[in-house]
Amino acid sequence: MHGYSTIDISTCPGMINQYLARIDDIQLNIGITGKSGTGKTSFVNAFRGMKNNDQGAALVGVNETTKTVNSYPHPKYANVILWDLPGIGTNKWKAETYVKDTGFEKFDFFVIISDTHFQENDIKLAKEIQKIGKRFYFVHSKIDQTLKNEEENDRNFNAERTLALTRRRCIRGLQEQGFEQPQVFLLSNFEPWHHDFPKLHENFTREVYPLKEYHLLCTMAAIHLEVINERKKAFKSGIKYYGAASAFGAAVPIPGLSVALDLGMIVKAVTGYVTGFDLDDSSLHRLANSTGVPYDDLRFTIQSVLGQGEITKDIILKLLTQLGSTSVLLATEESTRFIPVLGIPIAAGLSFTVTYRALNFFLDELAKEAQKVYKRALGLNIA
Ligand SMILES: Nc1nc2c(ncn2[C@@H]2O[C@H](COP(=O)(O)OP(=O)(O)O)[C@@H](O)[C@H]2O)c(=O)[nH]1
Ligand SMILES: [Mg+2]
Repeated sequence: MHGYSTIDISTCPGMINQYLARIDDIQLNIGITGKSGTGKTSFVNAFRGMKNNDQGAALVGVNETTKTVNSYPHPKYANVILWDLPGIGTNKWKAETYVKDTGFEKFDFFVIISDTHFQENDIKLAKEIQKIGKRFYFVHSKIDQTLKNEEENDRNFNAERTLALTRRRCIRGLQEQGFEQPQVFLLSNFEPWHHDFPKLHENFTREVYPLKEYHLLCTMAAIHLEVINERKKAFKSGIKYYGAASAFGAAVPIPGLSVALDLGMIVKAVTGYVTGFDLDDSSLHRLANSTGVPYDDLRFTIQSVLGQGEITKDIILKLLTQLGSTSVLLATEESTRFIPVLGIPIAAGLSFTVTYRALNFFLDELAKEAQKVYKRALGLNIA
């Protein structure tokens, strides 16, 4: 995430729009995999609306002895790339090292093709894909062939029944291997308008294409969370000066705390945090406008009283009094190293410590709120 740390936090809502406008630039990689000869290349052609013998179509029936992997753009979404992966289980592409050799991590989604029920290697692949947290479809290709064979063998042949049986057999086999609700598509690469091919296109558009948006949002969130962290670090390094000023400045006694603090200065520091993290009203309105998430939703995401409006001495006083009964303000280990040792009365040292601890606490709290608000704004349900 380096390189983003100098981004001004206030430009982020604008950045979201810029990124959204560039959504088509995000590449999504779909791995087409399965045993050799099952119809992977034909599937890529059919998916792209081409026949195997069309000009520009990928060559089928080619022996997969080389390590070249060909890629083809999706017909409608140019940045969705279909990767025609080599057949698993051949001499060059051993099952044990297939995942590593083909660089599985770089794919966002997989289609596992078999021309019969799914077998040991298909299951292995699916489990590897699950392991890296990606999703996949199972495709039973050559269903035209399955139907034809059955017709030749069975006097009481019924296409619907054969299809239903084949589907049930595939699904049951996968369930026995621990896949709870496997998505199985029965299709013929020679009839892309028939059987489950149209449904596959439809599901693909609905489920796979939005992955691009998800990628984008995660990237955006990561950038912004990094910005929040940078901002927090900068604020943190300033806290000791506030602590020192409080020790020598216009401190007033705080009831219940037996310590004198400069409340006005704490108010000023915390107000700076609120605006610095874009938690003030006008920033929230801007964020609401640029993301379409209602302002109230963003506002209600904030739980801390510090993010509810103007910071006043009263609010700070109330919080300090509440915190006074916890260990937050009086535990000293971290802050004592900043206290100059000589010639400082204990009371001054104490007000330094309390101010230091209080500001750190407020800063942490507001940084957390800022992260929550931003994730809410992007519709991300991530912790
Ligand atoms: N009947 C039928 N044959 C197919 C189908 N898909 C592929 N084939 C044939 O199966 C053979 C292997 O196909 P190919 O696409 O090269 O498989 P790959 O090795 O997995 O890439 C070729 O002869 C294709 O014409 C299909 O859906 N139905
Ligand atoms: Mg092939």
